[in-house]
Amino acid sequence: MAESSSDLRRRRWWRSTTTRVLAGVATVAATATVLVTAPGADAAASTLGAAAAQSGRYFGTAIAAGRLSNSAYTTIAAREFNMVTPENEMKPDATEPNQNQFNFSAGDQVYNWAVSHGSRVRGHTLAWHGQQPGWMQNMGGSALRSAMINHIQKVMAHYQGKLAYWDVVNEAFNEDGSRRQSNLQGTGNDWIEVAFKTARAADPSVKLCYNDYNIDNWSYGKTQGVYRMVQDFKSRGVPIDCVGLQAHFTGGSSVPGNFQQTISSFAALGVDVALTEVDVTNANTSQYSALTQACMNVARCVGITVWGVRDSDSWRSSESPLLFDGNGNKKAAYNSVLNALNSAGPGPTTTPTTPTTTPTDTTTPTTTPTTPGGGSCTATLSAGQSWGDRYNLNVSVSGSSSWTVTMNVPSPERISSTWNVNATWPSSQVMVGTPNGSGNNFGVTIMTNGNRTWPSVSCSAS
Ligand code: 9MR
Repeated sequence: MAESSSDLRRRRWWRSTTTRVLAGVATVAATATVLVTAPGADAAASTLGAAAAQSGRYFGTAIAAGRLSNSAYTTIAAREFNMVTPENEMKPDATEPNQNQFNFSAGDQVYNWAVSHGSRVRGHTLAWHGQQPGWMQNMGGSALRSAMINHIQKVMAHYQGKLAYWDVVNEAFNEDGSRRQSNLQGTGNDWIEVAFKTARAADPSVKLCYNDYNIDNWSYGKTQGVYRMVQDFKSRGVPIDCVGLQAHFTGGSSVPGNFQQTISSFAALGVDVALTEVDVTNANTSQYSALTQACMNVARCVGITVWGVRDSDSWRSSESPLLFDGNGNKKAAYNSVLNALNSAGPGPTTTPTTPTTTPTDTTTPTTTPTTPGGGSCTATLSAGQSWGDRYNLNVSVSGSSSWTVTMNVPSPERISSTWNVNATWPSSQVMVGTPNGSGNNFGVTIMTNGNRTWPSVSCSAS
């Protein structure tokens, strides 16, 4: 398909920005004697997560603990996605089956799988009328208020410092924009802000989200009701960092024409916006393309999560609403999403900057000695885009086209995504990359977790 003029503008923006960033880094490099090479890695990425990472966004999926033993499932999930939402495993009925007795085994299973495959995690969800354990369903008034606070504190303490986002409150509004009548609502109209304030105190490192469905159409009552709540919270300093539009375009609903207006209107309140549970009836290609494009057009739209891997994994499998069919094949909608991600304009941080901290590790290319198979190779790092919590590195390999590059990331840093490389993960700190047919340049995104030391890198040829 021909590139549209807006696509071309975006790609030109990307290239010119990359050049500016590198010019800045070259200055740093000169004083620190770091070898910096031209980027070379702005080819289209070949997986959803890698394509999204190029504009500082993520592409995620819901993961079910019960499917992690299925290798067809995990192969696709590990390859394509760099954000994971536990589909059911961090909900109240799973984490607190008996009052004040917590069970994190399934949640931890999903969390551990995600981070060992270079993915970040969205926690889902702390306070919700659905999937409450039996003891909570029978509660109300001040006892429920205290139980909700205790639940948020204990669950967030377990995952303290580990998650990217938490859906603190889920689905608290009626279709007309009024509050849903639930036992939580019965504890007082301020229960949502109490939940957010409790959450901020429990883990200041994680972004706190309100998440709901049917808030996609800007002129819909429910959208306006949620918008007014977020506006009110921001004006009064109630802590809220993000709004999740579930974006279930199944069961008779479809992407509204004003979807981008909804995303940009929420973003203008000063919160991140994410599409958190996307599925589309029969994976309609133009709807998938439109919803992806709408997110890409708003800098503060930080990422997209589809609600499952293959059609057979979907909560609405009869509508075949996902990007992979039951046999794990990519569907047409997959390509339309990938293309939209690859041509995206600037992401969450609109002004890319040079790293605020000069890399403390003056990593130089490592040349391996001649190997028995003959040949040697060199892997050279150069800086890519940088954000407050993460940075991209480009890796350029020379000397051989049959290479194995090993990157060792010092803790607490973690590689959260890769592109143009086949990556395997001997441990959460080590990535071993081999060619994936995209050439000799690849890239990684590294979550700083407070540290910006570049990884050590070595190359061996075969
Ligand atoms: O996909 C989830 C399904 O496995 C559960 O049976 C269901 C029970 O409530 O929840 C599904 O996930 C929901 C999500 O947590 C919140 N938004 C709506 C999702 C689809 O029902």
